[in-house]
Amino acid sequence: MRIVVLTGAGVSAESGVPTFRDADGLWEGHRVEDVATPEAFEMQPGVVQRFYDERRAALALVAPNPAHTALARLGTLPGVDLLLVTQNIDDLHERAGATDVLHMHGELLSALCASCRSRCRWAGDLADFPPCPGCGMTDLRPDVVWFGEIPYQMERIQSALMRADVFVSIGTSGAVYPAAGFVQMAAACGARTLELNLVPSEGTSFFDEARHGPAGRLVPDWVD
Ligand code: BJW
Repeated sequence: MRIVVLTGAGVSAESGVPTFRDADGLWEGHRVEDVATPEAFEMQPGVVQRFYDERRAALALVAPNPAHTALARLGTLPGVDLLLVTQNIDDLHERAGATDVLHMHGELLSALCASCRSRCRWAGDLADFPPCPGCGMTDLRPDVVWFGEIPYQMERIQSALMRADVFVSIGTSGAVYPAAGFVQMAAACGARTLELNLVPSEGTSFFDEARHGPAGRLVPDWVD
């Protein structure tokens, strides 16, 4: 069975990673749509770098929760061909044991060279302006996909959605495209669709079935 799972910030919420659009969300009172942009980085690079430095430091203090563990287990079940797509930039799926995680919005522990677009492992404090290992320019930035930028590996995702038997969306508000449109694409190509989220998402009516509650309970219940 071909399964595509899409995860969002809600899957990491019970690990202690704040979501974006809940009351206690990220960006300290700023709308993420106003600050997660290349323009914001251009205007205030220090503020944005510091924000990601803080999230990187916080990541070291959290651990995967039962939702991450259940998804890692799903990938090992006989007869399951899983593509795990996450909008999250944390590494909690990998730390739970998942392999081949597709981070469509980038990774906190990776750096992107704005000059040559090569990606490398984040090397500590970028305030020291280390050069890009690929081209030697000192143009490294967080390897995250901001508004107006194209998410990673869209062709691979689209082709998996078109062949999927099942599409499951977990812990995402459905507020951000193209991820918010995956359910309609998968459904149009014949997949059965399921939402697992704390509350109904913006796209909840597009799913064949929706279960609402904490991912740490819903995901193991669905997988096992
Ligand atoms: C729980 C829970 C628990 C809590 N258990 N659940 C007008 C119309 C349509 C589209 C556009 C438009 N204007 C512009 C656009 C496009 C734009 C967009 O979508 N804008 C919207 C604001 C409308 N999108 C883009 O620009 C994207 N690029 C693009 O479209 O390129 C064009 C293109 C695409 C494809 C092919 C070719 C060309 C890029 C989007 C980049 C998003 N980047 C961010 C920041 C990343 C770096 C970082 O982390 O800092 O990604 S924004 C932020 O939102 C982050 C997230 O990945 C993303 C989604 O958020 P998510 O994960 O859904 O979190 P929340 O907080 O919103 O929701 C959490 C949910 O969990 C809630 O529902 C809770 O209830 C739930 N929850 N606890 C289960 N315990």
